[in-house]
Amino acid sequence: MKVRVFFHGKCFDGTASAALFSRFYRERIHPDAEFQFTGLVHRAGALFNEADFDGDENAIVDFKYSSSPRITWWFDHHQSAFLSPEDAQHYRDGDKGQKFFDPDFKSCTKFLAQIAASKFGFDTRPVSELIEWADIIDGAQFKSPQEAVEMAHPAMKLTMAIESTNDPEFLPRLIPYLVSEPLASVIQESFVAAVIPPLLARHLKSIEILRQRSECRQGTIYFDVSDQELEGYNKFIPYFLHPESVYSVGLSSSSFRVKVAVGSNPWTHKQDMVNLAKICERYGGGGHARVGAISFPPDKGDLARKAAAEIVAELRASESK
Ligand SMILES: [Mn+2]
Repeated sequence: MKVRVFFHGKCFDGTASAALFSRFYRERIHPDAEFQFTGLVHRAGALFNEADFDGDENAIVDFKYSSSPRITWWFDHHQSAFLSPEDAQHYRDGDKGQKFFDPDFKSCTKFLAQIAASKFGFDTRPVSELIEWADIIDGAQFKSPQEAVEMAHPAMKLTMAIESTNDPEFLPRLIPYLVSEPLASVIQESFVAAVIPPLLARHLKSIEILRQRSECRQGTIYFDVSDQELEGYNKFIPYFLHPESVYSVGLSSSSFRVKVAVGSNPWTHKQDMVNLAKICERYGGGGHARVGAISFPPDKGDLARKAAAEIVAELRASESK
């Protein structure tokens, strides 16, 4: 019995969902199942290759819906789960006994745990640590900026390893450990332990660079690290360094873009926040009310810097009203 599991790759919640699905399936559906795990990423063009749906069962977790008849299980919690109105209609008209969607859940892992327990009698207690941390990480439900950046908990170290890996073997190898050992033991497995020290060093260096480069005035942090190799820095660092802040505007760059990140402090008590998606949309970007971004071509750093300066001025003015 071959079961192929497609999951949101480079994502703690996606990886944890794949692990949880495999444990649930083996305990409650088919004890002899053999799993093959395939990470998927968001990109322009087709997300799925129908020929890859080659298991006796094929599951998708924490990723978009596919109307392929070969997909027999699906769990997702993303607002934008359907690629087209036709896909949404296909889901609504289909058999929902093994396909589940609820955008109110903060993590797919917790959603899957709840369905597996309530509808299939799965015991979630042995994997409660994994479920709890997937919900904290995917929902940005950290108690404090310290907890979000200090990387103390094994789940945070695993998140760093999962988000940064470029080795296609790493996540399929990691997944079975996530549901068979405490996370503190998982990070001591040699193939995991080997990747963590350089990632921690890079993380600490990024905190030091942001400490030197960021300044907070009138509630808004501004920084420009577009001359550094820092794409993918932990987005909570600015609020850790400036806990009194309300907003942050930061420039960073990679080979394919210069990015203006516009965010707000998850721990602020301020009311009547400015809608950041609306600001970003004015410059061709987008996002959510509390966090957004604008991407510029790599040779348009000057335009990005000008946009960032205007946004900083607007946000600071909103605070002095
Ligand atoms: Mn998720």
